[in-house]
Amino acid sequence: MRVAVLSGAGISAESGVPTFRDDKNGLWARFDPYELSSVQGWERNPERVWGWYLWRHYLVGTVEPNAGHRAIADWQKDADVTVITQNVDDLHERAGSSPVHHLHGSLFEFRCAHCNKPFHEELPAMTEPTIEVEPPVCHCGGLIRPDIVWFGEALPQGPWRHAVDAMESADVVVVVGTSAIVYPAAGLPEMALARGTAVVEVNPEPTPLTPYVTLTIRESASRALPGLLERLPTLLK
Ligand code: BV8
Ligand code: ZN
Repeated sequence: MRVAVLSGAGISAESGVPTFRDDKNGLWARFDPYELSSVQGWERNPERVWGWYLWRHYLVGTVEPNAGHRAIADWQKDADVTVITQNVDDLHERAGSSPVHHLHGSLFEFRCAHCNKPFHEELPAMTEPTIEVEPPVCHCGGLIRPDIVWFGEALPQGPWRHAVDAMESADVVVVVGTSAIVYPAAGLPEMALARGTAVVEVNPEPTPLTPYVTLTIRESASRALPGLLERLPTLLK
């Protein structure tokens, strides 16, 4: 069976990574995440945006994948699984999934905002959240930014191509932990549904996708995903 997984911030929530919308406890909670993860936000205050990403980069390093990430990695033993994620953390990889296609980039990749040269130098450790931090400067004088897709920016071609191919070739698509409102990623399950492919949504809350999916499992990822692969043939009968 060919399975395509599309994951969002909800799958990492139980690992302790705040989801994109409800990161209410951080120093940056008073700022609009859409503002922080946009080109305008970066140009307006690169230090604040850099501080936020550096903190998230550090935070992900201190948490572990959960049973949801591990279940998806286990599925690879019995099925052809393609993992497409909107997340910028590396928890799928650390749980053993490979390859993982990051539609919105990664907290572990950096590049120059001016000449796009990848940046591989050591980052300053950040054990305490610091609201504003000077980003490193590239040899060309440009500021170093996270290699993450901000609102208003195009998605990377490679991961997008893999995602579309996966939607076109999967026997079943499992959409887990996403509010399904950010495009073009949110359009992927719609492509699969349009082809008559079964789409299973795993989310404790309903989303705009819910009315259209083949099956909705109103549960958290760490509870719903273990054992789901074996149950799919019966559930989708
Ligand atoms: C683009 C990186 C064009 C940053 C992110 C109006 C209409 C339609 C579209 C638009 C519009 N206005 C603007 C747009 C386009 C815009 C967009 O879609 N906006 C939305 C808000 C309407 N999209 C873009 O700008 C994209 N680019 O369109 O470019 C273009 C084309 C060519 C050339 C130039 C330009 C770029 C979008 C990517 C933005 N970057 N991430 C970062 O992370 O710092 S997106 C960001 O939000 C997240 O990374 C994530 O990917 C995305 C959605 O968040 P989710 O992952 O869904 O997380 P969320 O918190 O929302 O929800 C969590 C879910 O989990 C909830 O449903 C919850 O119930 C559930 N959950 C909670 N706990 C659990 C759980 N589920 C399971 N288990 C649990 N335990
Ligand atoms: Zn540069």
